[in-house]
Amino acid sequence: MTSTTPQSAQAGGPALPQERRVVTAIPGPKSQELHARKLASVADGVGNVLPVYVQRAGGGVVEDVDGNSLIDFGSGIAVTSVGNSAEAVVRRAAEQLADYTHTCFMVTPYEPYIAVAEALAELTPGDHAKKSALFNSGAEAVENAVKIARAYTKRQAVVVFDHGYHGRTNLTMALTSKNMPYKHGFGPFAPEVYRVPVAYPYRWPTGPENCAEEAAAQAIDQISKQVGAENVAAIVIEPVLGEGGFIEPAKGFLPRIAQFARDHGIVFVADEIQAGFCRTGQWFASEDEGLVPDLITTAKGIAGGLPLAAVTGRAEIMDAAHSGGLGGTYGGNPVACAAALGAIETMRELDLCARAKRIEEVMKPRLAKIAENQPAIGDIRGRGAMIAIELVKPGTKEPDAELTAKLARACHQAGLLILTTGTYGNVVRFLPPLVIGEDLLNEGLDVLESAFAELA
Ligand code: PLZ
Repeated sequence: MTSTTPQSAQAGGPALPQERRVVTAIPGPKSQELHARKLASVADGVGNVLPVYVQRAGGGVVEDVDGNSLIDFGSGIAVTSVGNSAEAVVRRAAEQLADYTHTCFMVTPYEPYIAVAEALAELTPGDHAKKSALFNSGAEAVENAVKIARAYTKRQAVVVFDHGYHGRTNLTMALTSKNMPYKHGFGPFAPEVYRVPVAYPYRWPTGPENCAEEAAAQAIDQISKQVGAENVAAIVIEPVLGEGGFIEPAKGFLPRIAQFARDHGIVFVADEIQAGFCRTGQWFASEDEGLVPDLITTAKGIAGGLPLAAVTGRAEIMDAAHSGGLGGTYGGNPVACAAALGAIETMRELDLCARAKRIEEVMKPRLAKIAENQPAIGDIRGRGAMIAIELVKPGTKEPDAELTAKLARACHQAGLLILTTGTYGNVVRFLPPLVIGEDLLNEGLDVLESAFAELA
């Protein structure tokens, strides 16, 4: 992972310097001007983590309109894993733009959609016959996975987990666990959604050793007693819970739940929207425990920043919906499909799974070192380039959302773009583009360390 890679992985135009550079206040005057226009013209419900307005982005940096260059530890929420404007993404999408932008796959189909479905069949876990359907957003993919599972099982109930996140549409709001900001005031929510415990090692009452077994037993007991396994169409879970706080379910929990699903004819859906496409050091996070989900939902990293999402799974399940039952005007847009083929090409060529693992190798020991002097760091977790720290009041497990917000602000001021997450708002998450240079990665961690020291 050298600093030359980001430039070579980036599309035309002058190479974007791979450096942190803070030349104005953050946000600077031009950003502030744009933000005033935003506040006057864009609905207040659409928030911003950091109102720094973007000029260019690529490799491991985001450059703003004031000439500041921020180290990117967010990837637009785990999307630009291949970097922004990755060469193959831009090349393929541009060629596609020139040929045709849209015909609607349901009207007159085209090859790039099929090529993406073929790639998904090849890359997702399991060697069974697979099929895919393409959509525009992660939420739309999850909704369709539920539609497909219901059509296949002729059952209605959907089981999800504490701390789960699956989107902002009506059904996916119901599937999402956190009220504020995702659900508050937006009900009523879709029926037949049931939430059960997840194996959250750091916060399991009897300790991490017992977590997998006890959580699985509780989840299965609740499903069996409160819903009835024979009524459940789908169990939907993120193999690493993203918005819930980068929770890795204790080892053994996911296989146990998947086995329960198999035993009862329930469709097991892995929501890999945030964790998939090399992010955790595997093509899909499910692979780490040898899971072969019946259906997988993907989005985010799939297309290098263009909107695309997919449901991929067992052919007999995918085919359960009647012809014409799945679709949408834009689903599998040809430009987004071309971008996905470019992103997948980049992941393969640069072996981005290996890079994600290397990012973990660099980050985890440095975070552990920082934690030696920072008792607020209660937990360091995640894998690959999906790493997080959970912040608590020292000596307790009481979430410290205030410190988390302050830390994020301090990092932003110093030119490091980081995101927070978690049900309690007390998790700092690190999602660098997988093509980030190792020097930038280390510099970002230096900034984090200084920010902690300043706040202590
Ligand atoms: N499933 C696992 O992580 C999106 C949400 C950002 P969409 N996560 C980022 C926000 O605050 O809206 C996500 C996810 C998982 C589904 C989704 C939904 O994907 O593309 O945002 O609809």
